[in-house]
Amino acid sequence: MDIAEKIISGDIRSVARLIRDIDDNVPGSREVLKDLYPSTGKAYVVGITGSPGVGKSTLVDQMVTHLRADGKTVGVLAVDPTSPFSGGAILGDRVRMQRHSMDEGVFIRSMATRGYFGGITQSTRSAIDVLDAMGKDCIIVETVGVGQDEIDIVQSADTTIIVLVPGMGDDVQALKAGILEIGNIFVINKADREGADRTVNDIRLMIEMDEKRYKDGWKPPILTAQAVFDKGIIEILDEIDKHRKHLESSAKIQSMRKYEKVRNDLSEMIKDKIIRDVFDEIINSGEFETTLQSIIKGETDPYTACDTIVSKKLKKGAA
Ligand SMILES: Nc1nc2c(ncn2[C@@H]2O[C@H](COP(=O)(O)OP(=O)(O)OP(=O)(O)O)[C@@H](O)[C@H]2O)c(=O)[nH]1
Ligand SMILES: [Mg+2]
Repeated sequence: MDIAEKIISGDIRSVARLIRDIDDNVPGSREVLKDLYPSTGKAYVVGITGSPGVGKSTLVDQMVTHLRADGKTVGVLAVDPTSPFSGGAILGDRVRMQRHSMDEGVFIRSMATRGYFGGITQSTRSAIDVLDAMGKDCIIVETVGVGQDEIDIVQSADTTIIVLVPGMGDDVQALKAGILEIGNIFVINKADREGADRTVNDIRLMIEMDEKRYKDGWKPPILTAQAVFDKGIIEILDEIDKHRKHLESSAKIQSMRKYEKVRNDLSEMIKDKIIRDVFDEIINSGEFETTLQSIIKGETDPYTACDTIVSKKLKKGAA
């Protein structure tokens, strides 16, 4: 069996190795992804995002337990591209979800690529494809909702959950623009703390203020949960199911989503590849160095130099 076949048959070692290779940008991983692509598109992908420490991993851990009890297989990807503390956070996620580590029906990994722009988005999407191809029914992607990358990642999920905690209502407006738009379900976790009801109302007001945002006919529910006490989890899973049925109820929504997904995936991939291949070549070329010197000596300006280098490169690439 080749690697792709092993992955499709569910071989955990091959899956783990490929995801690591994707994270490390190992060139050969791309070839395997090509072979896996026809086997993707079956899993249901749930994105979970929110500020650090709101309880995302605890929620995911409880969701996994309930999904397993329902007989579903689950893949979990914890994405942590920005934090300099990622070692710690990822370790925390692992520990938090430790109890599933002996369960063959659950596969949990962290993604930590940094460096190139677009890198983490791309590698997470590829890792989703791998878990999809290996046959997981549901894939949950946890990201810390701080940057555009994380928003891009959860946006490619079928259902996106935004996790908040009591008292955060006021902060939501200050959160990254777009966070309200991408949420299909809002969860106010740590509802054992004071002020959960107020936060629910704050969020509801914000959503109702801008209903045109939800033009596909889905009005995001706002739920409360106490992840550590396993409260509110079944309700979240029920809403995910409802959202899924909503998406599947209309052929128009389905084809629109498919188009958007393929469009996003392909444009991200092209962007990624251009940066990786073309940019690297330019930066490492002798001409780049001589141009730097010319600018320093005042013989040319960076604007002209940039236009010259790029158009020359693109012409050569097209030839
Ligand atoms: N009081 C209370 N604490 C909770 C609840 N859910 C989670 N916590 C605690 O909140 C802390 C952070 O939980 P995590 O699940 O690691 O949060 P996270 O959002 O995944 O954190 P990062 O991945 O670091 O962004 C832990 O100490 C949890 O035990 C809850 O419902 N109530
Ligand atoms: Mg976490």
